[in-house]
Amino acid sequence: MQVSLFLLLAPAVFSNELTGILIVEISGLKHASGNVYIAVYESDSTWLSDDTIAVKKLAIVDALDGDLVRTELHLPLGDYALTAFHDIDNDGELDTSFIGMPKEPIAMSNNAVARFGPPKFEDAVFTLGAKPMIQHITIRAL
Ligand SMILES: [Ca+2]
Repeated sequence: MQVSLFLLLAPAVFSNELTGILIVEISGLKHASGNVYIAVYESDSTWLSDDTIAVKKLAIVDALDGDLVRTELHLPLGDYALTAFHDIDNDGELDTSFIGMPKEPIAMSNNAVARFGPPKFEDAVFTLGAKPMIQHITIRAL
């Protein structure tokens, strides 16, 4: 009895506790070339810093599905916020102006927008649970 109960419960416990699936769909790209970089943050204190929990570089041609660029990230269940930018000039960095404004198209989870400064973590945060979650974001130049 104990053995069969364990076998029934164990796979569900393991599969639910480890990782969730985050699907990121990005629209609004003006060119089907270059790369998109996605950076995932897990707290307000690390938001928009170099302290990311995951970073993904996507070649747009490879990830293009219709008008969308699509990718999947596997992360521990929890609360996250993410940013994406289109690296048009292919230098691996988000180009900014001398006052720190992005010069390449960007997007945030929940399509959070800037209001008197960069979007806030609390506006971009979402909860990744056991069910796959889709973040559909529109990338745009500021
Ligand atoms: Ca760049």
